[in-house]
Amino acid sequence: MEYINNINNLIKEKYPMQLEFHQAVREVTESLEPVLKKYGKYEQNAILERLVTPDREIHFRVTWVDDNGKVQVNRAYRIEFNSAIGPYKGGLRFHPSVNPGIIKFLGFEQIFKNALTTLAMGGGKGGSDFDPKGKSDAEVMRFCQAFMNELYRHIGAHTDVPAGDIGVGAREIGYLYGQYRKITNRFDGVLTGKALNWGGSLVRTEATGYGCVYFAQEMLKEIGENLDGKICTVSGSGNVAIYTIEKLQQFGALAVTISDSKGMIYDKEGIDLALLKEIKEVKRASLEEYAKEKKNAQYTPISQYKDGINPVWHIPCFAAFPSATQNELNLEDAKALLKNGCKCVSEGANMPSTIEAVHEFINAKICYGPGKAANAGGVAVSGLEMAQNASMTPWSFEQTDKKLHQIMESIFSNASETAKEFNAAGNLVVGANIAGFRKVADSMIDQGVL
Ligand code: NDP
Ligand code: 2IT
Repeated sequence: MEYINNINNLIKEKYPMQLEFHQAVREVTESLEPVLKKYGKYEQNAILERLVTPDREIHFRVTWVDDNGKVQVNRAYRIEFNSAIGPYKGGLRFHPSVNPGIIKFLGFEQIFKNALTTLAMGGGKGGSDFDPKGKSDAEVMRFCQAFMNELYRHIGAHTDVPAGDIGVGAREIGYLYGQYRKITNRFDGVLTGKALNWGGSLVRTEATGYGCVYFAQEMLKEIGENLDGKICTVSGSGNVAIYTIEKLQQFGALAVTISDSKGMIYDKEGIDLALLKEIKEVKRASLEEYAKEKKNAQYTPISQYKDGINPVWHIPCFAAFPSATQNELNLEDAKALLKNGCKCVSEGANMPSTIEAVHEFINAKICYGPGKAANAGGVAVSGLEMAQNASMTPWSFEQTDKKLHQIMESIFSNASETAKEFNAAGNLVVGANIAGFRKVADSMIDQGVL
C-alpha cells in the first residue's frame, strides 16, 4: 500500500541510523493495511505521520562523579510519543547500547501496548547509555540523582510517568524517586515500580513475567493445550525472565534455560529459582555462578556461540519465552524452534524476534504472542499502581494479580477477535496492532488536529 510505503521510506530518509525504529514501524504498519484500506479517515487525518513523529523528544546530558572523583558524562533521553488516551507512560532503560533509535522503537511500541491494556496510558520511553553493571550503589545513586535533576521538569503524575526497563529496577527507581521528591517537594505517583513502603504496588515486580505466562495460557487454551508438565525455554535472567520462570513452575512446567549478556545455562532438571534470584537479584553476578553451584547445569559462554545463533532456541521445547532484549531470536533460531516441535512463543521482551522470525512463526500457525500484547502485564500493573496512588488505597496481592490476569485475558480476546474481523484469524500480530492502533487513532481524531 502506497501510504504505508511512504511512511516507511520517510522515516528511513529522516532517521537513517535508527534501525530498530525502522523495524518497529515496519512491523506495525505492515499489519495495519486492512484497517487503513477499510477506513480512509486514518490517511486523511495523517494518523501514521503523526504516530511516527513523537510529540516531544528530550535529549539531555547527565554529569556525575564516580568513586574515584572523576567526572563522567552520559547521554540521556525521554521521548514522549503520544498522549491521546492518557499521560505518557513507559520505562527507562539504562544500558550502554541505548541511543535515540532504540528509545524510539520502544516508545513507538509502547503506544499500542498501553492502548491494549484497557487502561488510560499514552506512550513514552526514556533511558541512558549509562551502564549500571560494575558500578557501586553510591555511583548508581549519584547518576540517578543527576538524571532526575533534568528529567523532573518534564514528568508528572498526569503528564509523563516513567518506570523500569533493562538496567532500571527497584534500586534505581528508589534513587530517582527520592531525588524527584527532594527537588519538587511533592509526593506524587510520578514513577511506577516503587517499593511497597512508599507507594509501590504488590505484583508490579512479578507482573511482566506472570502476565506473559497468562498470555501463553490463553493462546494455548484455543488449541486445547496447557503448560502442565511441558518443557519451556526462557532467555534473559532479569526481572522478566525470573518471574516468567516462577509462574511457569506454578503452572507445572519445567523451565530449562536462562541467559545473560555473557552466556547461557541449560539445566535439564529445571532452573533453580532460589539460586537464580540469589545470583541476579542479590549478588548481581554472572550466570557462570549458577553452573558453579549446580554441577549438572551446562554453561555456554557467548564466545562459544556459533554464527550468531542463540543456543537457547536450539534446545527442544514446547513453549519459548524470549525475555532478554530486541532481536535475540532470528530466522535460523525460529526454524530450529519449529523443527524441534515448539508450539508457542510468548514474548516477554520488546521486539525479541526479527521480522523474518515473526513471519516464520505466523506461517507455521503456532501460538505466537507478540511482545506488545504478551508483555503488557508490566505496564498494566504500573497503571494499577497509578490507580492505587491516585486513590491512596493499596490493593492486596490477590486482588492485583486477579486484575492482571483479567487484563491479559482481555488483551488476548481483543487481539484474537480483531484478527478475525480483518480475515486474519489466529494472527495476533495483525490483531494486536490493529486493536491498539484503532483506539489511539480514533481518540486522536476525536480530539482534533494537534
Ligand atoms: P533486566 O535488566 O532485569 O534484565 C535483562 C536481562 O537481559 C539480563 O539477563 C541481561 O543480561 C539480558 N540482556 C540485556 N541486554 C542484553 C543484550 N544486549 N544481550 C544479551 N543479554 C542481554 O531487564 P528486564 O527483565 O526488565 O527486561 C527484559 C526485556 O523485557 C527487555 O526487552 C524489556 O524491554 C522488556 N520488558 C520489561 C518490562 C518490565 O516491566 N521490566 C515490561 C515489558 C517488557 P545481564 O544480566 O548480563 O545484564
Ligand atoms: O516495556 C515496558 O512495557 C516496560 N518496561 C514497563 C513500562 C511501565 O511503565 O511499567
